[in-house]
Amino acid sequence: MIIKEKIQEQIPRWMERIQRLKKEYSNFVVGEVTIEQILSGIRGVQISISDISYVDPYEGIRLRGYTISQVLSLLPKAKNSRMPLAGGLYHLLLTGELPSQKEAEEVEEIWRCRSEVPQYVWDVICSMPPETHPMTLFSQAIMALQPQSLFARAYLEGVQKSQYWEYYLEDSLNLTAKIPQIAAFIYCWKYKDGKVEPPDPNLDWSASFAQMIGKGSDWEYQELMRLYLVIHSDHEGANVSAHTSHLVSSALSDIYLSSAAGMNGLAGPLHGLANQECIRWLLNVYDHFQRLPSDEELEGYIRNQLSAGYVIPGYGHAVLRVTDPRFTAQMEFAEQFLPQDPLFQLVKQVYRLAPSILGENGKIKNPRPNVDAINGCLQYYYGVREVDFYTVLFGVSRLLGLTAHAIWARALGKPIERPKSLTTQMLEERVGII
Ligand code: CMX
Repeated sequence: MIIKEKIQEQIPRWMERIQRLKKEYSNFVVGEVTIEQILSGIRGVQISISDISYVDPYEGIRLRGYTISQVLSLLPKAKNSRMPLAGGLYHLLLTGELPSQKEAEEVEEIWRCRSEVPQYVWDVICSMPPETHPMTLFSQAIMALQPQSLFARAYLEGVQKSQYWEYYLEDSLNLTAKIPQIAAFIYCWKYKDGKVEPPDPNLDWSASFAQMIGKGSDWEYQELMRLYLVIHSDHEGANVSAHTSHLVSSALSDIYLSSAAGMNGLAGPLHGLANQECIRWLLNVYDHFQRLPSDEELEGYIRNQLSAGYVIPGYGHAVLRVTDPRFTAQMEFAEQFLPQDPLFQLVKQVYRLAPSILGENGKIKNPRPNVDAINGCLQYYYGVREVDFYTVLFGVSRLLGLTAHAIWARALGKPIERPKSLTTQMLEERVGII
């Protein structure tokens, strides 16, 4: 397996770099932590290393050093498509190298061979009440696969620490291979007649999800999913889902346990679930006016929302200080394929008006759109209108990033995480209040 050989080959170099930092610079002070940071969610405290991706506040995400537009143009393409193969992206995330067509297709082939999901996973989903949120079902399905963990078995048998990553890699490939089918099953079980189309072996990982939910002849939707599943894959290591899964896997919990934990974080409304809020907000605006509003009407609507204490979903970001390049990539797609769609017109109108209104009081650090300001509109256009499902789509993609981080954490022997907590009284004593 090419990815395995490449990782194997790289480990000594990475270990050398880490050992050098540890040995020669272990007392070097990277930063200090203020009380404000402690009280505001450890915001901005530089506490971990993420070589898989990095979010530059003024440039957006770079996956293994490549910007979103470079990733989209440089990765090998799917058949009859202008969009990348997700298998090529996984190769890039795992090895740091742009794959050849053959290397990208190797990952796709591994996924194809390992995609069968055991019946008991479907039974777990089907035993849940129909009102269960799809993210709960998604996380449960991942957990249900846990008994298959090769790492968990090998650990019990006393495998060497230096080999942990190999089992994490196998588990990750097994899990990610099954994920499109699991997502498609949840979609069909929850919203349709429960019938999922059998996977088409001629389709790539991303398009096969589209085909399994009944969009086998919808080439444009398949293109959208190829785009979507690449651009949502990773957003460095310290956001809620990435950090949660990293933390859990630092206890040597296997890939199923740590990925499900990450997905439970993604399911929160301040994180992945925000995309559900964004599309609801756009639909509410449209419903409120029963048409596209005029600029004056939309301005008034936004101002009323703000003065009532609501946020404008899809705008602002904890790290980014520019328009999210993942928003821009989807805008370009929409301009090409659905330029006249009324909801897309509304997305563009909000984009034109909201940033300056949001910027007026100087409070919001980034009044520009993030990825969620548009992705729901695209799904909606192609008929995937069950908005509470959108975070599952995000999760399908994000599992590529989370598992890549976990494999490398084991390859580099990263230790269990254990920061320190203080009591409020201790802080009060330190600042001299008591
Ligand atoms: N609308 C109105 N007010 C906003 C705002 C928005 N879209 N974004 C930020 N603000 C406000 C904050 O509520 C905060 O107000 P208070 O000081 O009164 O609490 C102030 O501006 C400063 O916030 P910030 O430092 O600029 O932003 P944060 O890092 O605290 O929060 C985020 C970031 C994304 C949670 C926030 O911008 C927000 O709630 N946006 C809307 C929801 C959204 O789009 N979420 C998707 C995030 C996508 C992702 O994480 O990838």
